[in-house]
Amino acid sequence: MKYPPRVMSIAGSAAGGSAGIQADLKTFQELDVYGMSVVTAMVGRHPKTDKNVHLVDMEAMEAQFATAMSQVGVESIKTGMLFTKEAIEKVVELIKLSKIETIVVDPVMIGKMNSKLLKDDAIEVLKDKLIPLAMVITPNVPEASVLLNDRVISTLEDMKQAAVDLYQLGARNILVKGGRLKGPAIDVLFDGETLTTFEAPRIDTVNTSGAGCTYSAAITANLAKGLQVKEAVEHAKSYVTTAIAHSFSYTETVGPTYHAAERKYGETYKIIVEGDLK
Ligand code: PXL
Repeated sequence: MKYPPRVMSIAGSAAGGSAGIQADLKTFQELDVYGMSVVTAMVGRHPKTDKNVHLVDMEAMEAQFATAMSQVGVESIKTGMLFTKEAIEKVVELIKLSKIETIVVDPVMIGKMNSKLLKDDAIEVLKDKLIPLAMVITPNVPEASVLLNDRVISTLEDMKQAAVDLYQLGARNILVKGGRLKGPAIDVLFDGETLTTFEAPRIDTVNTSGAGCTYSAAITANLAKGLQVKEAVEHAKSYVTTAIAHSFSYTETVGPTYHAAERKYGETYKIIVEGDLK
């Protein structure tokens, strides 16, 4: 097609612009895919209360999905913050009806500023209904741990075992992201046969708000462009590493990654990719 591939993010709106839908759309634009969105919730701290999640109702979610599908069309979908089990069930229904197969599920649970992004009673539905539809799931170590009933994951070997065991949930590829462990940032991909590791240098910064969203959005964009899963992950990891390397903060809070960094500085990171049989 002569136009860019069409990609949809089904996720929460992060008012600060670093994460959620905002990070996804910035990433889509940088990677030259056509970005669309279905907002599931708005995350924003109310100055007078501690309430910070404002839900979008099911009808509004369905209307957004239908609009993007009918006015534009969609090649690949990423899901991020879904918050409730009702929202997950609605997304499952919409994805099944759409017959789209390139689905990336980022099982977001807790934000960098400790905002709760998934209710406890939604975890089982996520595991049983949404994850089996995924081409790729992208849990970080704490999320992988929750998905494996609070298993302790603290080494690369633990991550590999986690990826192998999470494969049983029915997604076709499992990417366990090790950014929160010590040492270089190593992620593990399991496709049912082969374990592949992706290694980038650790960038010493606290400003990584939205890094996970950005990474999974970049994978989704690369898949829509026709890359195979391993290449999609490798390229996405380089993109997000460059964005983290140029991250910043306008205030004292944990700041955003710099989505334009790769384009602006022409800088890419060499990702060390190593594969071995299980
Ligand atoms: O970074 C995870 C994340 C995802 N989605 C939304 C968020 C956050 C973090 O704050 O607000 C909407």
